Amino acid sequence: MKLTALAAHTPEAVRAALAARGWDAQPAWFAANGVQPLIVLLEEVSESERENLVRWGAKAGADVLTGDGWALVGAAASRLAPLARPDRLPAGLEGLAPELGRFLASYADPPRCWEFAGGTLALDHPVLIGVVNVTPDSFSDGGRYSTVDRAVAQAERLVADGCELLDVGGESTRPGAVPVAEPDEIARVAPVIEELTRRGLGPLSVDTRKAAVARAALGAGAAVVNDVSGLAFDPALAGVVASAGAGLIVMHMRGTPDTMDSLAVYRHVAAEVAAELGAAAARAEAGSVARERIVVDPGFGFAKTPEQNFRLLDELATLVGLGYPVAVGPSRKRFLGTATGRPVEDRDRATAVACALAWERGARLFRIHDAALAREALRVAAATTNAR
Ligand code: PMM
Repeated sequence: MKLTALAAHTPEAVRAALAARGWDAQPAWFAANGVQPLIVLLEEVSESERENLVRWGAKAGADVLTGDGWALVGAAASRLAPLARPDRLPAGLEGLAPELGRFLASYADPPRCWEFAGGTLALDHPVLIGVVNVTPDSFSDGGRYSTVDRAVAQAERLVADGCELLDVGGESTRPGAVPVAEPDEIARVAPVIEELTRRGLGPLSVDTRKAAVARAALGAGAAVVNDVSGLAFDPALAGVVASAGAGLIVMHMRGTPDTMDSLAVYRHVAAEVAAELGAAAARAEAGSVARERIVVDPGFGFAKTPEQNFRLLDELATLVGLGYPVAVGPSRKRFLGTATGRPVEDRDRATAVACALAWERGARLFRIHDAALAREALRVAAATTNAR
């Protein structure tokens, strides 16, 4: 007998092994997904549910690790599936079916596209979101460019380098940044969005936490709202997004840019960020934003230490399990400087590597300042995972 150890980090190795042995594409793909090992963490588990899980695990050949109120269940997807089916569910585990069913459905059939006002982006390849930061006129360039001209030049470069969405922001959300009043933020972003729209440099997103700014930006031609507060800052924002049929990026953070650093306290960062982000996305849906229009983002650098950012990057698949497309914004952030020792102006290589790793773990959209390096890294990453 001859043994070959197959890669288990995705279903790909099993699919390829079956295809090489004559299986048709469709059955090979379903079988590969079925034998894929999955691990789910269950919390708020009652004592009797815990006993039932252990009993089921022993019979089904699943690994069940438990403690007070929680259980970790590890098994092939095909073994977990009966737990999500009311007709096959073992007695006493009824509470598990809805959540597990939702997770398994999105695991088997992840979102293929993202819809927003007037358009759609396919997610079968890495989607680059280019950052267009609109800061007030400065005389540092001798006044040659107005704010709008500068933004247009930046936007043209980003689109030439492969960006499929441009994210226009008029308020810095870095720690300690001075808040910008609503009328000033509108005065910064609306003319830029109007001009980029006029030149066909879209689709466009507006990076704002405020409903009034979002309303003005959508009126000026934006198709997406990127809210770093995850709908926690302005309760009116979801309604504005919903009535415009806009796309929504819900990012995870805690507190405000002023307070977030002191809130970077987690017992289990991936599980807590996933739960808080899931709640934010649920708020969006409760506010009538359609599920197909929502993207979630772990918010690298927002209320996270460098170690927590790296843990989240490694465990990004936990967020993918929420069932929404995942965007990431590691671009030039401090945690990359911690790992490389590079200053902010020299972090585009580190950004490109972080993007490639994030793709491999399931992220599909990448918010970046300089697209050229990230695009190359992502092409290599995508060529690996899409190789047939
Ligand atoms: N980071 C910043 C601003 N907006 N939006 C999303 N969705 N994700 C991010 O990670 C994110 C964001 C801060 O970065 P910048 O000030 O360098 O643009």
